[in-house]
Amino acid sequence: MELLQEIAVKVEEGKHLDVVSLVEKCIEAGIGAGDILNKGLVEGMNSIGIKFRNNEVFVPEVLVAARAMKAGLEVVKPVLLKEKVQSKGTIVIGTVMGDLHDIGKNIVCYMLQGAGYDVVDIGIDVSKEKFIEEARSRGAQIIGLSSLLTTTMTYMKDVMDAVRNSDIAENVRVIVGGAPVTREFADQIGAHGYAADAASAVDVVKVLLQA
Ligand code: B1M
Repeated sequence: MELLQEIAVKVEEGKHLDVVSLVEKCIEAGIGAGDILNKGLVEGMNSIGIKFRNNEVFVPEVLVAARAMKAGLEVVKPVLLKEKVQSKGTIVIGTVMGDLHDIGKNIVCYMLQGAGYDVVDIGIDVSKEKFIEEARSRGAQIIGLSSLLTTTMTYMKDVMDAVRNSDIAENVRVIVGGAPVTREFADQIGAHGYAADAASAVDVVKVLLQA
């Protein structure tokens, strides 16, 4: 089996030690960090996601798969970061209140860091007040909101409204993303940017910072 495929399988099986050694092998073999992420780690997580939706696996299996994916991410992260040259801007990013999903958000962080931005990851379950406070104190140009649940994506509107009514409104642009989030939803709540995946998030941030 090809190395990247093997990573996907081991993520799905939750074998974090195997994932770590396979990712190391890929790096040694000169396979690009983007491919390791997308064709290996993310692919495995996507497969378990489909099984989770179909009730073929349950939360414990998903958690061990998530742990395996995170272990792999930690190995690939320095490779992504190596390409960083000088900071192009500061982004404060977090998963919105009520939502504990952070795998996708972490990938977005790594990709942005790899693309040369300063990323302040403020974690999960983040309130609108904290987004604003952190963006203000860090002098961020961008706030990134992630949500994986239809029940928490509505909180993105609360954050948007709070940002619009705050003293940082003129200086900050907000980008939203996460599986249930669509461009239509982003437009509806008045977000400045929307990205369907981590690679597009980098493109969107680039455009917003040039505007
Ligand atoms: Co959760 N979960 N989960 N879960 N979970 C989903 C999201 C779900 C779709 C599964 C399903 O039913 N099919 C479903 C949501 C249904 C809905 O809202 N319509 C769901 C549910 C229901 C729940 C619980 C309620 C389950 C329960 O307890 N009964 C619970 C909620 C907990 C909470 O948050 N309050 C829950 C819990 C969990 C775990 C803790 C077990 C675990 C999270 C572990 C962790 O994150 N540390 C988990 C996981 C892993 C998933 C699935 C299986 C995988 C998510 C993932 O990591 N995907 C997920 C099913 C699925 O999505 N297929 C599911 C891989 C990741 C790389 O993709 O996060 O989409 P993603 O990120 C992408 C893009 O979306 C985008 O870029 C990323 C990389 O390309 N992106 C951005 C993300 N953020 C962005 C921000 C941006 C731009 C792009 O700009 C700022």
